[in-house]
Amino acid sequence: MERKDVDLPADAPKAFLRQQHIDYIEQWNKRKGEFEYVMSEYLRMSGLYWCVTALELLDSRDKLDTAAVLKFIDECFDDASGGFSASQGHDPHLLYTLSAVQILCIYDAMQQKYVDGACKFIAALQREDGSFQGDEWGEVDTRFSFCALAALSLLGKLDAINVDAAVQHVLRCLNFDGGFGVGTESESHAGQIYCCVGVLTIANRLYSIDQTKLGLWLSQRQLERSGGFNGRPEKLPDVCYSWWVLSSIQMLQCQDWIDADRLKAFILACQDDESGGFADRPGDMVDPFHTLFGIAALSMLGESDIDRVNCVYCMPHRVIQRLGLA
Ligand code: GRG
Ligand code: ZN
Repeated sequence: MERKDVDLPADAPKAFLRQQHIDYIEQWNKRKGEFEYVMSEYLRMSGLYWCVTALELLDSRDKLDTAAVLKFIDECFDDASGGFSASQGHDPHLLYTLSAVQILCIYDAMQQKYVDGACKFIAALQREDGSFQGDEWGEVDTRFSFCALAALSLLGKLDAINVDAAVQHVLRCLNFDGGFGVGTESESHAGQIYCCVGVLTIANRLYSIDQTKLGLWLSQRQLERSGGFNGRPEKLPDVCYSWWVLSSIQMLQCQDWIDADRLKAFILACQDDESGGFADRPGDMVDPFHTLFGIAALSMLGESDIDRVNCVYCMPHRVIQRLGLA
């Protein structure tokens, strides 16, 4: 049976449009009053992480006002809980605490109060069974396990939590097909797999799973016609899975099981040659999320105009090296 897929338009971009992407991200952050920008307030801290990281990978830090970014982060820091929120006046959450820690590491602007706060906030969200809830409201997700371990390892504070219990929870979310889902007994999904493989990599526990089986499931995400990856069987390709799938494949060290040239052609075809930026699929609307993951995936594929990205943290390799985590 033919799988769901798309065709690459004949006139789709075939070269990396570096300068257009720099301009797109610079412009995005100047759109303060506009509808799309205002509507993204609920995830602003992560949005900033996508923009900061993309610009760093393109050696263009000067396109963002670093001081303004650091001021925003400080305004989102909640002294009481120690966590960071998406935006001023919002509630702190693990997702935005990781994004804030990532930006602070990239800018080498960590402060003791942030380290102490994040440790306290994250430790308080670990549950009896080793899993993590995202905030005080109690939603549990393997994404939050990744946020906890990634943030604490960046801070050199993994001892603030029970790492072994965190690993045990992730291993309970392992499915018969070799993949991972949101929780126990949930369908395998490439985004959750990135999170779980990331947890196991940070905890040095990759040997606890069948890496061949998972590598095979991941390599089967590549589609025939477009060359792009989907996130699970019977779904359309999307440029962000170039990141979620390929970074997992890199952590498992089975890069040779996919067709890198065809994946690269798909990612390049998702660029908008007028506005700059990347869309999920050729011809769709671009956004900062798909722009970061398009650029980061191309970095893993060896694109010469992009700095090397770290496949666990989705941050510049040089930053991970400086922190002694490479
Ligand atoms: C530091 C890179 C980084 C991430 C932090 C938040 C997080 C940790 C990871 C998110 C992982 C994840 C679940 C990604 C998937 C995002 C996505 C495209 C969801 C849409 O899923 P579906 O199933 O869409 O609704 P399709 O149609 O693709 O199946
Ligand atoms: Zn996507």
